Amino acid sequence: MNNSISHLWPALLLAAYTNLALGADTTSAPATSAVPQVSAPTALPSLIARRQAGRAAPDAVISLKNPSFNPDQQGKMSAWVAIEHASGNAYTFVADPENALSIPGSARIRRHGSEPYGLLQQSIRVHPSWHNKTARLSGSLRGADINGAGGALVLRADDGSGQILAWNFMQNDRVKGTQDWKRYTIELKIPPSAYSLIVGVMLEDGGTLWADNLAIELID
Ligand SMILES: [Ca+2]
Repeated sequence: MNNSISHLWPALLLAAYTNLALGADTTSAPATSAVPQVSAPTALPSLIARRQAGRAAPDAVISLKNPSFNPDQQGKMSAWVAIEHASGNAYTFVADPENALSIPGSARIRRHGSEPYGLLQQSIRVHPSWHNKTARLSGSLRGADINGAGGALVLRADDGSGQILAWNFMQNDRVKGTQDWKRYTIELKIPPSAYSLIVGVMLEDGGTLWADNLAIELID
């Protein structure tokens, strides 16, 4: 199986399941916001204002739920749906307080069985004004003893029936082996018929993957 196909099949197999699992989410209000990124140093507001004023369609931060993987009172990472290939029971998905890039937790995906992939994802309803624009997903990833295909950020566009239109699974820059936190960014052009964006982190094959501080924005 060549590389491109090996990264396509998880998405294809998941399409119908994901659509069912996330149906409720995709009916929520469009998760768009005109709020600019506010994490910039205080010395930069005027620069940011000028940058935004110069654009007909200003950069938009897309609202992502629980991007820091905070655990709720039951220890669950709210807003994130855990999905595994086939029979499941091969991966654990936990909010890890011991290895948090931002407290109180990060997402930890660890394989203990034999299924080929596990991912945490959430679905965002695509606003029509996003069509033909590029979404940029950023996130920090950390790995331990990762073998096989590796860890990745996931960005996918589906149509209204859950059929996959486009995807970026970080195919060319996977997290492998053991490495400390590193920031990654992937992009995906949103097709004109896209209805939902699937955003997530995936561990394909074995090892342990941590993820924290995800953010998504439109860049054009
Ligand atoms: Ca965090």
